[in-house]
Amino acid sequence: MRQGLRFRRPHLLALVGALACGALTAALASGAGPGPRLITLKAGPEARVILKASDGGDLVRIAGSAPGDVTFGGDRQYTSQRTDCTVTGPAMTNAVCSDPDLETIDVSLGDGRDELKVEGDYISSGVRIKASGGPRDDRLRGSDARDDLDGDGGRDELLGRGGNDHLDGGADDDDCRGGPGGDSIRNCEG
Ligand SMILES: [Ca+2]
Ligand SMILES: [Ca+2]
Ligand SMILES: [Ca+2]
Repeated sequence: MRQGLRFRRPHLLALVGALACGALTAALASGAGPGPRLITLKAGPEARVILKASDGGDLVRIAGSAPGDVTFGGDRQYTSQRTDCTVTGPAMTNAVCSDPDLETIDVSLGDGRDELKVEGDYISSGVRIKASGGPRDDRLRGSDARDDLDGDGGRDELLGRGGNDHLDGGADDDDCRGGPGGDSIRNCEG
């Protein structure tokens, strides 16, 4: 009986240790803690760049001189999981991507008051913008291509520009402007 107890105790300690270790691993894997808020260029397919912003307020700027030669900018640090994108700038607040087959830029802005801007010549690049604002009040501006802008929660401001755009304000009062082209506009009561 005593011998049995003696054996049982190390087993119990090992079990407690394993549980604690597992909990720590799970906490690290889930990203717990005050890590930096980043904008991530996700690993993904050719012809589509997928950008995931942070849960804070993000500014994402999209510019470039050719459709497949795009520069992302803003006020937050970028990180890239793609081989055809390079993070640049002294504060790493830019990313340059080169994908000759690029057709769509897919942006999830996440929580926070976010702003997405397509700028300069890139407005007429022909590259589509597919964007969702997430919760809170966001401003989403598309290109002259056929964009798909989704405000989600919060009082959002959507601008489709040219092309046959699909605008959806989502919940709350939103301000949606389709611009030229045959647009489909939903949930924009503001
Ligand atoms: Ca955000
Ligand atoms: Ca458009
Ligand atoms: Ca909304």
